Amino acid sequence: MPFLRPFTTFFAALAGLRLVAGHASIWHPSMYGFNVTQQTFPYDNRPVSPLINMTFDQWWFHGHLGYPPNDGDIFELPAGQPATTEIACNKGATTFFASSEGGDIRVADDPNAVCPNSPTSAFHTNGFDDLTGCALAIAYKSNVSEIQPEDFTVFSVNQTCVWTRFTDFQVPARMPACPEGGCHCAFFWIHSPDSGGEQNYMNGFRCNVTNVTSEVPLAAAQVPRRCGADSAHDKWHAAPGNCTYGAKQPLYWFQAEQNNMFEDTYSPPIYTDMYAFKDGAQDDIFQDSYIFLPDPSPTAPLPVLNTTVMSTLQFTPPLRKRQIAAAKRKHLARRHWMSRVSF
Ligand SMILES: [Cu+2]
Repeated sequence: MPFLRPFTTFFAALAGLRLVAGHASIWHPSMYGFNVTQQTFPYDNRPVSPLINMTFDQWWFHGHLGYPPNDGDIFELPAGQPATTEIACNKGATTFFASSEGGDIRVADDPNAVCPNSPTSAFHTNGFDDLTGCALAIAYKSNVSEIQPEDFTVFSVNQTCVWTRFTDFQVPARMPACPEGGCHCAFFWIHSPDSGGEQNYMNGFRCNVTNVTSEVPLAAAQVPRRCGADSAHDKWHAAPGNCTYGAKQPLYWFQAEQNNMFEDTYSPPIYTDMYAFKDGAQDDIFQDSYIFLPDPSPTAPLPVLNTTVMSTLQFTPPLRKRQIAAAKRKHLARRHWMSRVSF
């Protein structure tokens, strides 16, 4: 019945279009849930489905721990270089369209489209100035069932995410090697409050650090704090002492269980300077990244970076000593100044 062919093609295309609506996730075969479809769960739990008010089992790794990647499917993170990811509202908009229910929906004249033939509201932004960033985090554990939320450390941020399908994340040059069997990573995104509800996104995947040159482990990740200027809430000045510096956990927000962020609907925690997530590689997440790292508070002194390991330049030992001494002097002067203005 060849005459039916155009009709089935037409309906297949319609089905594809229906699947396109809204949201976004990372896409790669190393993901947990890479082949989860709209029918796999009793509810739509595709990787792009947003996570709101969910139980821990539902939101942690998107509830996809039972859908691991195939052996050997691992995402490589080259230390000191960018890792290019694909982010899209549907698998059919990525290189991996072949295993998508709706097939290939990419458009030739816009290969970087996150959501082809859709307005930017489909991925929750009113435009380039309304982007809130997304992040990759890593846990140095090969056994996924051993990972706890506080084991993840954000190692790279792209503040202009989600905007393009191909999205680069700079990998810190000093990332140490993963244990045997590799690490686990996850993609995190919370969108702008101007374009949709309180949606969290988390997609876990297997990863491994390559190009390793350092053995210094990551520091224990701390909970991020809102510390940037926020004109939308009449907060005109940043409070730099109130930031969490160094290794930070991802933002776990608006779930039914195990949140570490408690901001309201209109103040979503985001991966920008507002929470001291600078754009690019998070180069200060290692155990030796700071020579002074005070507990954050509105009146806390600023931390002091260990400039000898932060710099890519190799300093000679006498210069290194002098630099540490200079940093300490600077810190003491700053603390003296802080104590004078506090009292
Ligand atoms: Cu959404």
